[in-house]
This record gives sequence, structure tokens and C-alpha cells, in this order.
Amino acid sequence: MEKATISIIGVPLDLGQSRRGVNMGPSAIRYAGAVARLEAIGHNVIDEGDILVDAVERIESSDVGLKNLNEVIKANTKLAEQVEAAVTDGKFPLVLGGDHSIAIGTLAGLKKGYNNLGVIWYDAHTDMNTAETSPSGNIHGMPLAVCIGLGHDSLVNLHSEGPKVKTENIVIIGARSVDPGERALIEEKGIKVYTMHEIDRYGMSYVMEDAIAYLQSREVDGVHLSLDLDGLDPLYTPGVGTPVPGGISYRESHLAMEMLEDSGIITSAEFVEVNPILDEKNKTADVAVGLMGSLFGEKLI
Ligand code: B3U
Ligand code: MN
Ligand code: MN
Repeated sequence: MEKATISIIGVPLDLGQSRRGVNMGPSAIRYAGAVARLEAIGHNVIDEGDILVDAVERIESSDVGLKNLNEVIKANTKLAEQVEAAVTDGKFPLVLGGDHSIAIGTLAGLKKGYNNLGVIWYDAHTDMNTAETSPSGNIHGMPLAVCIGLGHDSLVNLHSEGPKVKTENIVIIGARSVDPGERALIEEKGIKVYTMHEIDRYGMSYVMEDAIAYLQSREVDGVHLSLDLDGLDPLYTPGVGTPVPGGISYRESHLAMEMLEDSGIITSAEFVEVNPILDEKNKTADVAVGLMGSLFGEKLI
């Protein structure tokens, strides 16, 4: 990656799911040294601070089957504005979550800057539920469906009308917990998914080469990396709300980030679902910052 001006935007939102703590993710990632790590590589880093999110201590279920819908909309609308401003200024947006519902705001904010954006969704889950298929009502299990135009109107049309990404421009990596409705949608839309099966069978090196070649063949004009720390095995990232065993290793994840950096395709990123309350001595935030190092071009030699 060329030397960039990176705009760090924290989103202390935990209302897209049902466990407290992920609102402290941005602080934990900063505490783990994100800014210094990126500056040491030679990037110019501007920490914009956190989006203001109201402190709501109770879960509000709405009649449309979506928990805390209004709060999630409010935070994501502010985030979309800030991401759009960063892109307009020629900065690289680096969003720190927060639960994964914040991808709704990030992708809405990227819309104006790209005509054919690609997305890499690094996650144990596929986050393609709608209110009808969700087992939980948690919006963090829905952002990828929302960004292709499926879900509650207020989410789909957040910041701008309509879908934010084309289904053919999405690649999911690391999936191993997929709900029946999500599976049906993935099949119907023909979305590209590399599950743990493909990673085990062909190796991360092949998977990343193939994923990058696929996005390049789509002639994308930018690629957003949405990295859910639960994509890794809970051995390495225990501080997440919904850990799923049998995940991507620490080494495979670094390789994936290094290959993305070599390819030069990544134009924005977010690191989500770090929950310091559930973590072991900030281990998960430390891993997140290490992966940022690899993604942004840290070299051993
Ligand atoms: N698919 C389930 C569980 C889940 C999704 N994302 C996370 N967990 N982190 C759901 O609630 O939609
Ligand atoms: Mn997720
Ligand atoms: Mn997940």
C-alpha cells in the first residue's frame, strides 16, 4: 500500500446485538496501539475520535423484529457522513467497532466514492439475515443483506436510496455458522463464499489468490475489508460476543492481510466485534492491531 492518510473513526455501538461491552472496542483497539503501529509504517494517521452514541442500557425491541432499530439508525447515519467525508478528502477510512451493524453506515458512506465497490467479509457468520430469517433480532447479523438491498427500509435506504453494493462484488471468507435463511439467500444470489472447508482444503494462500482474482475480474474500483474478529478461531480472539470454534488461525489471518496488502486493492477497512469485557487481557484488540499492521504494509525485513 502506498503511504496513505488514514482516518480512524471509532463507533462505540453495541446495540446491534445483545451483550454489553463491544461498545468499548474502539478504546481497546486504540489502547493496543493502533495509531503508533500505523504511523511506524509511515502512514499519516488522523484519529477522528468516536461517533457519539447515546448510552442506552436496555434492549428496546421494535414491532418490526429488530432490536434497538432507532439507535442503530442514528449511529450509522453519523458514521456514513463521516466515512463519506473521509473518502471525499482522499483519506483511507479505518472504522473501529462496535458491533457489525456499523458496516451499514460504513458502506453507506462509501457509496458516493465508488461506482463498483467490492467487499471482503471476513467473518464466522455471513450476516445475511433479515428480520424474517433472524434467529435473534440482532441487527449485527444483518448488515450484508442490508447492503444488497434486503431488510427494513430505514436500513436499506440509510444515507442514500437503495443498495450499496452489488451481490456479485461480495466475497465472504471464514464462514462456519450460517442460518437456514442466509444459506437460501446465498444460493439464490450466487454469492461467493469461502467457508472453513475451502480454507482447510485448499489453504488460505489459494483462497486469497482466488478471492482477489475474482474481485479484480469484477473490475471493482475499490475494495472494503469488513473484518469481524470472530472470523478467527476463539483461541486467538476470545473477546467476541459469539465465538465459533474451528475458525481461521492467527497465521492464516496474517497471511490473508499480507496478500491483500500485496494486491493493493483495499481502499477502506473496519475491524469489529472486539469485546474487552469478554476478552483475556486485551488479546483480541492486540490481534486486531497486529492484523492492521500486516494489512497496512508492516514488513519484517
Ligand atoms: N446468525 C446469528 C448469529 C450471529 C450473527 N452475527 C453474529 N452472530 N456475530 C444472528 O443472530 O443473526
Ligand atoms: Mn459479523
Ligand atoms: Mn461474526
